[in-house]
Amino acid sequence: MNSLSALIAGKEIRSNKNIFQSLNPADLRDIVGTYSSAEKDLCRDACTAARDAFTNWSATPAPVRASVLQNFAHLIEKNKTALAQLVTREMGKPFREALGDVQEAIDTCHFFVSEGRRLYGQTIPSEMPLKELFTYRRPVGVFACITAGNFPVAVPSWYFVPALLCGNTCVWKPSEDTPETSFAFYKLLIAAGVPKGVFNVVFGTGQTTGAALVELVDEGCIDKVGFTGSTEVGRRIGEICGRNLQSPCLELGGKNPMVVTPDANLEAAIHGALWAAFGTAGQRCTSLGNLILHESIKDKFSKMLIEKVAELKVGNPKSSDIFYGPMISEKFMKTHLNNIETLVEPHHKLLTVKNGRISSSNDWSHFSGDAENGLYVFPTIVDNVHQKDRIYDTETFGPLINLMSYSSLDEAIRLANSTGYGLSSSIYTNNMETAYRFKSEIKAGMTSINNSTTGAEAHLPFGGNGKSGNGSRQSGIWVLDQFTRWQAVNWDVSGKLQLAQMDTGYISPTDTVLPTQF
Ligand code: UN1
Repeated sequence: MNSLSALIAGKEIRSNKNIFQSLNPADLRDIVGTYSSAEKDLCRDACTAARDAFTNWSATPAPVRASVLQNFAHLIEKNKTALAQLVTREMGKPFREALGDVQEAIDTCHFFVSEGRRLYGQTIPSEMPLKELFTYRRPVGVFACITAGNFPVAVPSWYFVPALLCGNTCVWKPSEDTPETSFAFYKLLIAAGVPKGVFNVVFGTGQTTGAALVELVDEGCIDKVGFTGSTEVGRRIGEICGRNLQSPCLELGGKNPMVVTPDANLEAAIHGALWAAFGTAGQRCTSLGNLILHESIKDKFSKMLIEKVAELKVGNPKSSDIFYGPMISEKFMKTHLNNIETLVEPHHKLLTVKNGRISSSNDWSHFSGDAENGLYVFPTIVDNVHQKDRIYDTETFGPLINLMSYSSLDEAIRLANSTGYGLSSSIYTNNMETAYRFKSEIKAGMTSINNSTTGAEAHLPFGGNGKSGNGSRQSGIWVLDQFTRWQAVNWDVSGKLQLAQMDTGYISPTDTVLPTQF
């Protein structure tokens, strides 16, 4: 049977080559979808379709483009339950969180719909008479985007809603772990009124379709790349874009720190740490990596944390009372298991009695899923971690956190800032001066005071520094700089050639104004 490989200019393109399946990670017997990895020629066709559609779409008035996104928001709202159920089934996050993932897309649409009536440029005075200056935001062109499976609705909406609003046309390579959710996203966008060729999709794995798509930057088929995923892949994409003098939007890994000071509300900090570390089974780029505790509270806090972790409910993401569900796919589970094997050193202490995969022979009293057919793992706490350890600065992308201790605020900030990543961060404190210093000195692109490292809202700048990205920011007004270029316009109505800096008529001062006194 032919499987869906691409959606180009409104057409479904099928193939029986390079087949891959999307499986329900809570029950691998449930095949959610069967797709085919698009090859380079198909990726090129998708870019050509986007290029052909660009002329009309970019000339469509921004408020009209925004009306399509308003329809999109309306359709997502109407289909919210079905879409969230699909997210849970295909990717494994608890249903409540899947609803949040979908909500984030709705919020993003609401924000950008009214941006369609702004998309402001400026009018600027000229230094010469009968001349006016203006700035305009112009669309960049063909936008190619590769996204991860952990936020299969929210993160694509962060890219495509503003990209389309600004007048760009798109080619999307969604995660191979969530093609069915991506197809649903596409159907809603098309039903919302996106014209043919404006939004195209190529399905496939990162190594095949993703790599082939990005190579097309060298052929001049793509004007802008967006990528959410690992630092390693982001670096390669950055190299390809760099040699073409393009600046991609890169949202990469994190090793996000949380500092807890002695005066903090420890109950609140425990809840924040638990959610940051183990929510979504630790599979957010903003998940907590290093929990940095003041030495005076470390024992007490660790004990409280262990007690809470021992009660965590893991299991079928459809049930309303579980804390986290399965790993997104076999690949993520293997990476997590491999991290425990290779990064935990003899001087570390595992504070969780059981670690690794949950199974009938390695079970967990609070577990409620089908362990044999699902990809479930235990929460893991690694104690006695130091700055020189590999686990300190390696992103693990699973339910695993490190415990570290500090004695001075300088040391806490140094530990929070030295992983090389700089995505999110957090501090729990009730001391104003400490909070002030932390937010000023932390190098991460995002920080929270008395809240989790995760849970960014859809209208704040999202992005990181160092190994977490190239300084690009998504969301809110800031992302407009990713999807538009500033154009400066000089308009001279004087009917003659006026030379800048020369025909300016600047008024010179008379030097001697005050009479000398002595
Ligand atoms: C991601 O993991 O790639 O801030 C995005 C958060 C979410 C988005 C995470 N709103 O945790």
